[in-house]
Amino acid sequence: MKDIIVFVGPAGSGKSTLTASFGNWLEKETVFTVNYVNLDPGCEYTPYTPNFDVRCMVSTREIMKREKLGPNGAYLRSMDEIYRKRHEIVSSVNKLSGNFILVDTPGQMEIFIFKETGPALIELFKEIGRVVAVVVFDPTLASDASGYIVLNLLGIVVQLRLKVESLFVINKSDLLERKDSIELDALEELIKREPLGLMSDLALSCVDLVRKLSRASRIVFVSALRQFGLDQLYDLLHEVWCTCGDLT
Ligand SMILES: Nc1nc2c(ncn2[C@@H]2O[C@H](COP(=O)(O)OP(=O)(O)OP(=O)(O)O)[C@@H](O)[C@H]2O)c(=O)[nH]1
Ligand SMILES: [Mg+2]
Repeated sequence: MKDIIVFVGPAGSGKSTLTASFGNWLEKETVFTVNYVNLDPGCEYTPYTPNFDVRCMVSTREIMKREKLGPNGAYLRSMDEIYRKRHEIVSSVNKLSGNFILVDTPGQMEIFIFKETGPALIELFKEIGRVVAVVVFDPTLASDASGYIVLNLLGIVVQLRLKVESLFVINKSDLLERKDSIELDALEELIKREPLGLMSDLALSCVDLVRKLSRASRIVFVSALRQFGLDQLYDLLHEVWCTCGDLT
């Protein structure tokens, strides 16, 4: 059974860098083998050597030229093509023999998550392995209490949309002074101190919602660039597999 880890998240949050550095970490620190999959049809460069690269089937750059589209239109069109070719893509991924398959996804999270392509690919991945999504956030949202709530809610939306076990990481935490999760009780106090006005009640209700969805409130702080927190990411992945009753 393959372990498929899908890195999703907002543009520029560090999905590709984290795919590369977590893969490196796994290769160095564990006995497991790692394969890399690039599902971003529009990227110019990957910081890892892909064992499967979707650009061999769908290229945003070629679609721009062929259909005389701008970058956003061509990206959307690429997602449609990936959707059409999804069985072929997943069948190629299934031929990879690594214990871990690390999957890097398109820069623009919304076209992967909110179109049919992302959820459909995840459903097919579930047929060939154990799938976990790692939702990668930029540290900007972690800089204040209400941003931290937004981050949690966004992660929950991704989890619900992809219908897959998910865990959240704040990447680029080398840029943050504080590198640990804010406890939910502390969060409530911090929110009360923020000048949120009428939005304060909304923010506090959202804390309750996040509290109910306890796994979603666990966040790992990593730096893909400086390579720290990767051991904690690995531990949390194990916890997810354990609680699914799936750990071998
Ligand atoms: N300081 C810092 N910069 C980082 C870190 N991880 C990635 N970056 C930088 O953030 C920028 C974007 O990184 P990528 O890995 O390309 O991010 P991405 O989410 O794959 O980007 P798109 O696919 O274009 O959306 C690059 O300049 C990286 O060097 C990190 O841990 N710390
Ligand atoms: Mg990328």
